[in-house]
Amino acid sequence: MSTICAISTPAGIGGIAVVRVSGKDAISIVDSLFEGKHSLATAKGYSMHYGTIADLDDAVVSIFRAPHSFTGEDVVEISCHGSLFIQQELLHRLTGAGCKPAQPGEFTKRAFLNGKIDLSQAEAVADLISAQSKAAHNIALSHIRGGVSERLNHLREQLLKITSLLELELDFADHEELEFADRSELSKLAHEIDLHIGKLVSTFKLGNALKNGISVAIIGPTNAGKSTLLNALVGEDRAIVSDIHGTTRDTIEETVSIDGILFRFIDTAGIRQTDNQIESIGIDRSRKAAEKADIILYVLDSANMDTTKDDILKDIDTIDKTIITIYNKVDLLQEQPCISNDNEIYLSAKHGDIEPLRKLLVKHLPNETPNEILISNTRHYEALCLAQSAIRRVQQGLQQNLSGELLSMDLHDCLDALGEITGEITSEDVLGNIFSHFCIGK
Ligand SMILES: Nc1nc2c(ncn2[C@@H]2O[C@H](COP(=O)(O)OP(=O)(O)OP(=O)(O)O)[C@@H](O)[C@H]2O)c(=O)[nH]1
Ligand SMILES: [Mg+2]
Repeated sequence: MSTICAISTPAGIGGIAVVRVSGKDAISIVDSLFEGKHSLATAKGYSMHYGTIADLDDAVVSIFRAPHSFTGEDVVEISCHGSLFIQQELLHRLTGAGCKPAQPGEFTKRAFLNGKIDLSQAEAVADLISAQSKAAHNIALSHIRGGVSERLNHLREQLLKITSLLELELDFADHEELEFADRSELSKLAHEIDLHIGKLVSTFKLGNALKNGISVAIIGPTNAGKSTLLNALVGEDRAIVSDIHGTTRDTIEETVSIDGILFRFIDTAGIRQTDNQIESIGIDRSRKAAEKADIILYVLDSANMDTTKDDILKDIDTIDKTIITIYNKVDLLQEQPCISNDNEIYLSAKHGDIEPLRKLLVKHLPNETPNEILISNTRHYEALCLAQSAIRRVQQGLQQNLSGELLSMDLHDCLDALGEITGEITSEDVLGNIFSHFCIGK
């Protein structure tokens, strides 16, 4: 395998840039460009060396010797000054000395191929880098530390044991009476595995929402104060506010972190009957945004309630959605209404008294049990669904007294689906697809 190099710090000017080199010639190639106190050829792993790169820069070189490195190969990280010229020139010299420029995610791909991490951990590295909130960071970190892998490996081990017993029966097909794999044992195990997989599958909605941000659509009649509410949540004048009905025409999305959780608020065009073509398109978008959202904030003008909730939400599929009704503009009411429950809240967006709403939004998220593994990756979710239907076929097959041969086929489908998540079963296409989404240098 070739020795690769890439800039691992973000593109641009910085105090320091790190150029990473990995492969069997990493140390000798860097040694040929670097003048330090001693040659790098004899440098120990986990050691750092100060020196110069001729006519270019001072640098600190960190040595990681195989297999004790991220990629499992010899790795050298060169920390130099972060000027664009230095970074490019250093890359140029490295490729001149025999390195190949790394492909996106190639360092992590090598870590996977060399057995340092499994596929779900490799994917979690990308998630960790792109995490925008504490919640997303926590999920990625638990996956990097092997949370998902551990669960899946345990399930696979149990399945493999029973599958091999079934296959032993097939080897002795002439002796029909032989049954190595106890069917009631298998049935119990299949049921347990079904439950385990089901539990993981059910965490996806929350895991995915926490990773990508919980989407919250702000819906309601015109002039209710939806844009004012968005601005209050974001803390800046993001959307145009006016007392003209139908001010907002298109959806406007902004992210806000509340208690370490990322929310994506979507302000929408007020819903009303209109002949205006552009406004109608906007209203269509409002409905679509509501249908895609995890939570709907249904905003009303509490001083002027001439539309009903049904009028506004009638064409929107709200099944399984959390709807919080917001009675806005309480400052205009003679009497302060007595307060709010988990699905209704009185507030004045204009006066920015939105703290109770922020608390309510967080309260509406399902509680995570500590140490629970959340599935946040669509690929994992789809593979788990496949594994679940395969294990259910096994259960049905057992009820129908199907032959060991047929049972073993479904068991293999289940094993394969689980193995795809951690990368035990994989294809070049899947790998290519996963790592092409990484940045270069990771
Ligand atoms: N008194 C009072 N006025 C408010 C409050 N919230 C919004 N308004 C006013 O209500 C009017 C409409 O506000 P917007 O935020 O533009 O309303 P909208 O729901 O986005 O309206 P459309 O975009 O037309 O659908 C503006 O004049 C706001 O200043 C509030 O809490 N109290
Ligand atoms: Mg508006």
